[in-house]
Amino acid sequence: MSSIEEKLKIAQQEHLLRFLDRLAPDQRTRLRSQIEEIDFEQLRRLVSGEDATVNWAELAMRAEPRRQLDSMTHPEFSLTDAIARGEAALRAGEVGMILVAGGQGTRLGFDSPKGLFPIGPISGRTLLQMHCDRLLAMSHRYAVAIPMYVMTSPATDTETRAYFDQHERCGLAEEQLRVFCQGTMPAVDDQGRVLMASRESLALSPDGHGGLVAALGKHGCLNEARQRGIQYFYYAQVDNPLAELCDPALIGYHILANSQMTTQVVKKRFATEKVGNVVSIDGKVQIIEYSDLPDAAAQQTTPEGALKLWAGNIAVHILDRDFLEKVVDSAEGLPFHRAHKRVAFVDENGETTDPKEPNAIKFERFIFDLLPLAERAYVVEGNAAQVFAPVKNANGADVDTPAHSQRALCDLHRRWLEAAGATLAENVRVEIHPAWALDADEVRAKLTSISPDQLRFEADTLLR
Ligand code: UD2
Repeated sequence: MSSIEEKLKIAQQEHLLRFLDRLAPDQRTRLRSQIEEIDFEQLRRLVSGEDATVNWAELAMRAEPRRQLDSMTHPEFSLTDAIARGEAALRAGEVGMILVAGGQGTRLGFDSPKGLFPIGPISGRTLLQMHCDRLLAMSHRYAVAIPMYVMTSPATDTETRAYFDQHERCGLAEEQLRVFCQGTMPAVDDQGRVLMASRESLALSPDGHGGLVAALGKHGCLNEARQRGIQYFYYAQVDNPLAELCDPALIGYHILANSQMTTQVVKKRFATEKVGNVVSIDGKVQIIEYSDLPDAAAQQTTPEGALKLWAGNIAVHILDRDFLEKVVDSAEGLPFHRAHKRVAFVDENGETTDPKEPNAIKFERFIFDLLPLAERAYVVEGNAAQVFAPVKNANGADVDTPAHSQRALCDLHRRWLEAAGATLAENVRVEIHPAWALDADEVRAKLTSISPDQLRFEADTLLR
């Protein structure tokens, strides 16, 4: 242990070996490897603030809002052209899907990884199953097996893999699914001392979805994608069952705009909504996370009284594979964001404390901090009612609960059916499985072959 002791002494983190005498050999080995993974010099700079290169409050006051556009209309390119270009890329097998599923879902109060949460309003399908069902239907439509790269974290990896094993990869072919695990960062107390989760392990937490870049490189996913002919990654979060995975229009806009990173936004519902704010700073597209945005900046309005920073990040992006390959080595340069959180820890007596108030600083990188690194970035507006209903909070909260999300999904499917001539009794919920229809046009096509008496829905129905 001598080299480790030396390292810890220099870093003033010797307390991490406090219980060493009482550990079994395998516990010592585990603790040793956790300590070896830590870049204590980087941690020192983060804690001291030397690495706090981004002054978000200052940036926020300089931030210019994005141009306000009508949903999905972009003066530069027509929607029809965008769809055609996106469909061509899908058919050619140039699109891969990245789903980030490393978060712990603490706010939801669900003990398993969020992807295992049963969200299907009638089917009870899990979030992961819903995303895989959509990907399978898209693969079928474009006659190509779209690969799915699922990023887990140490907190979600084992259970997510077991779930895929037990459910035959949710229908995906073996070579279509790749699960890989992101890295971690230690949580520190207010003095910058690394917290211990137990006598033999450190309090480590996922390094944020910005850890994706390094993890894709480390696990060989970028090389593998290149060999498959993937040019574009469609990126979404596991917690949004409305995310339109591999939407051809968004892919098409990205390609037509010759963009390296494209992001989809929706109009924020209220000033302090918990979404990132998509803005322009010095001519570059950038996202200021809600937690980094001072209230005064969030509340700014235009002379007409509308929100100035109106464009909300829904964490749906398109990333060029080339661009990711270029930044993979400089991913170390993505800034860290600090979050003050509650973290359970063992104290000097070896007793576990579960604090009621935030006691620790966690460090996370965000994928969207790649935007200002892109030479060309593009923003496309989506319709929130169609693309965004995240599951964040437990039922009972004001926003973003499973009940809100299910409601949004059923309302969307109701609109598709009604537009195609069906009638639904009040309060009846209909859930449409992507294998039955992927969008309003497919619903219309389906209903033309159905007899008029079947066009009336009197009870909750799953169409599949
Ligand atoms: C995220 C976005 C926010 C907005 C909102 C929309 C960030 C930092 N903020 O806020 O701008 O778009 O979502 O729903 O992205 N994850 C990982 N590894 C990690 C951390 C998170 O895979 O280390 C995944 C997690 O599983 C989830 C997603 O990233 O799918 C978002 O994480 P979150 O729920 O902590 O982010 P939130 O809601 O604060």
